Amino acid sequence: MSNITFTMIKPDAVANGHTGKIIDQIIQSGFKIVAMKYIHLSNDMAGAFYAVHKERSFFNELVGFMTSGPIVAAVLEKDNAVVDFRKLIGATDPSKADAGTIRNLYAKSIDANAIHGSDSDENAAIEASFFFSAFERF
Ligand code: 3AN
Repeated sequence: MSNITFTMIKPDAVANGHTGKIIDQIIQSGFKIVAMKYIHLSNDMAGAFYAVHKERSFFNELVGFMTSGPIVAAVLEKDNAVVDFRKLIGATDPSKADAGTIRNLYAKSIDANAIHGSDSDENAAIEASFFFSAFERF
């Protein structure tokens, strides 16, 4: 499926009151919200979601951060969703994110970087089905 991507508004952006502005920017950029959930992740859930990063030096920090407060998880639909959404959120390191991107506007650091976006169609399907059973058949 090339027309869906998965996102999480991360604990820093939720705690700082940016959820509404970020959702508005996503919608104004042409994405349709097809599923959405507000949830405080457990350690096990965050560890399972980021299992691909298990061997990386920042894994424990990443899981600790992602469980530090509630997040908003969502599935988004648009032509070319994965690539267009990565452009909308900007670079992983907010100091390198283009002006006007969500990370440029709302992120503070490489770990507290406001938002997640899937990096491939394959991962979008895996990540969407991790949170939403309706997407398991994809
Ligand atoms: P992206 O989310 O832009 O695809 P990845 O997949 O390289 O970035 O990393 C996954 C997440 O891990 C990032 N969103 C970020 O929160 C965190 N992360 C990446 N690099 C670092 C780092 N050097 N130190 C701390 N956290 C990091």
